[in-house]
Amino acid sequence: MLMVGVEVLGQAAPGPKSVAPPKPYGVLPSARQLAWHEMEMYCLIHYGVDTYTDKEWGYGDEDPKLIDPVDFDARQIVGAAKAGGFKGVVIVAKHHDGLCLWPTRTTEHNISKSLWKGGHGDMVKEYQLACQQLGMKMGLYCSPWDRNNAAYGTAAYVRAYRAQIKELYTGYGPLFMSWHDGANGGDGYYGGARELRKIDRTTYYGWDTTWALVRRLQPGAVIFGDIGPDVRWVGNEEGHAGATCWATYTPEAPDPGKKPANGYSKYWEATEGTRDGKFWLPAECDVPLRPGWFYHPSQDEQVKSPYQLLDLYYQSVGRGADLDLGLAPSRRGVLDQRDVASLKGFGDLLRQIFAVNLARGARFTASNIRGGDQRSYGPERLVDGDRYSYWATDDAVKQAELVVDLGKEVTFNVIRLRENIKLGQRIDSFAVDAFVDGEWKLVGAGTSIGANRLVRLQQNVVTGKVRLRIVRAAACVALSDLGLFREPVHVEAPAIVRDKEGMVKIVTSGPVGSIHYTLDGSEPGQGSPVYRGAFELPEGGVVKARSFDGNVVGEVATKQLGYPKTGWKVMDGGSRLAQAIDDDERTAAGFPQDIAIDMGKEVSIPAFTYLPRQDKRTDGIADRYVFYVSMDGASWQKVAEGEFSNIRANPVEQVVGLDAPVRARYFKFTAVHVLGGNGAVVNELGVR
Ligand code: FUL
Repeated sequence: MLMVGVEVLGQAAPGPKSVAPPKPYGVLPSARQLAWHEMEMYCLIHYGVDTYTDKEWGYGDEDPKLIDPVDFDARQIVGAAKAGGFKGVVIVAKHHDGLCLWPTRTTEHNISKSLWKGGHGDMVKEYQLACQQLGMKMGLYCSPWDRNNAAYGTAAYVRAYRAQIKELYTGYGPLFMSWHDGANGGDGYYGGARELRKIDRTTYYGWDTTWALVRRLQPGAVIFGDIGPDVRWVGNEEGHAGATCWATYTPEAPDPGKKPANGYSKYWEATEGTRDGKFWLPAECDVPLRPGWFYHPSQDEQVKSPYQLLDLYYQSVGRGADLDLGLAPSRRGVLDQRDVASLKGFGDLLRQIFAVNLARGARFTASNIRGGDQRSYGPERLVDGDRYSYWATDDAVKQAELVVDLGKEVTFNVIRLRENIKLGQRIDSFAVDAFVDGEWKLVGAGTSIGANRLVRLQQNVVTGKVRLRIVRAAACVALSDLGLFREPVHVEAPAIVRDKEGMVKIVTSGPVGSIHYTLDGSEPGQGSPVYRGAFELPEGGVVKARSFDGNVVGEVATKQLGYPKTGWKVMDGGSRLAQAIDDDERTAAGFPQDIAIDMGKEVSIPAFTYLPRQDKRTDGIADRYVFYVSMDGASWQKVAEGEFSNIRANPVEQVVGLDAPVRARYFKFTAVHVLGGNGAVVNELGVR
């Protein structure tokens, strides 16, 4: 009764029996980092001249009049993110091409020179209003690398950059995030100079001064950069953190003996972080919803599906990182319906899976409760939905067990754990057992918990009793959450592949009721043709397939295939180079600079495709290219040349569309410049 009285009076002190809380362990998150952890997911919105030029990086010489989003609707875009369960959006206000999407005083190269709203529009403002209306948070990305600005490389540009930050951060807040990419220097328009400008990225921008400005103008915003200072880049643009992932991190200069394969030597440990690192510097996993960050019509059939997003969710948010999903409004200035539908499907899945914590209402028996103080540190706190109330053990107790009596049999396949990270990242490893057939059986285990840890099980567990074991910890336990959830069983999307003989096959990992497919771009239903065996697709095209099993309808698989490569030959390379045209995305061919292909017959070529190596190495990846065609294999005509932008961080298939289809029997690919090493490496070349 006395305790109830204390609560009613709202007094903070719990009374004479109170036990001091555990001492924090290691470095701790700041208030702004805590708020960022709680968000878990937000989106990154890329729209600009690249949307119209079909590029990932603009050169800086684009005419602002390209920008004409007749249906621009910030509410549609931000609303779609919200329906996906995302808590905020980071707007790319200026990308590397330098065009500012707000009417800035710092450069003429801005939205007021576009056709949109007769030059009177302000896109960043419209996003800010949409966020306010929809209860979403907003962040900004203003690229430091500016390929338009004549002064880039001098101190005058750094001043202009800070002036841009000042305009944005005073005019469009409050911001939850200040996002700074790591792509820096290179060739560009630079006010007409059209030259290569190299800068020293460690000194040129004077980041300390800029960070101080950000702190002053937007004290609540976390600053994201390759190595912080508040949030680190996870080291890939694929959307996943390491299976073990520490929120603490000590960025280190590369050790020559440890040079990683991906070329980002400085960040090679970023996917895992550092146990007991010097800084609280959690990882952001950024990944676009489509293969590229900007909108490309050729990627309309490659929007990640709700279950693909769910996989990434487990591999990012489920590992204590945040997920930053790239959205690309189309030329009309809205998200394509395919993107909207996928986001909604993903949000629905999350809401369905995490609606009910099956451990709620259970009876808990802990091997140790701090000072015996059940009220302050008892395990019931694990299911109160509060990230900072927690079950704690005595200082000396770093291994502990907790039996969860569920009172009845429940079925679950996802386990969630969280630490009270206000007290640091304390736990190294854990295991979870279920009481089945009269004994404890191990069902899941993992390393590093921090802000969040999800363990997705391969099979449903049906049990009335669960046991959590804290196997190793650096300090006594301060666990704030234990959740048991049930993800609905689903039928996986089949895989669509083409074999060496040019036959298209639809394969599943196990038996399903039936597989239906379409070749006209429509969604396969039970009425669509049943797949009965491999078929030819002589002109290429879009194949969609889906499994059905009783009432369970699987996800749609989509594959865009080019011309079959049967009958193709590499000229003068022998069979050694055949791996560039074997329709196997995993095998690579290496050659000095050029590779010429004889397609065996004359075809019409609307676009070429280039798949860079997929083994996380960057040597031999082309970032500048030329494509030639020929009728006789002797005289060649150049039909395309350009840059594969952002291919280092995001090595996905590149599609080079031609202004108009050309007819040819032969084509040649030249790697004009490679990211590193001697010679070029290609996994696949194709025509579609
Ligand atoms: C990278 C940029 O170079 C890409 O174009 C994109 O904006 C990505 C999110 O960040 O650093």
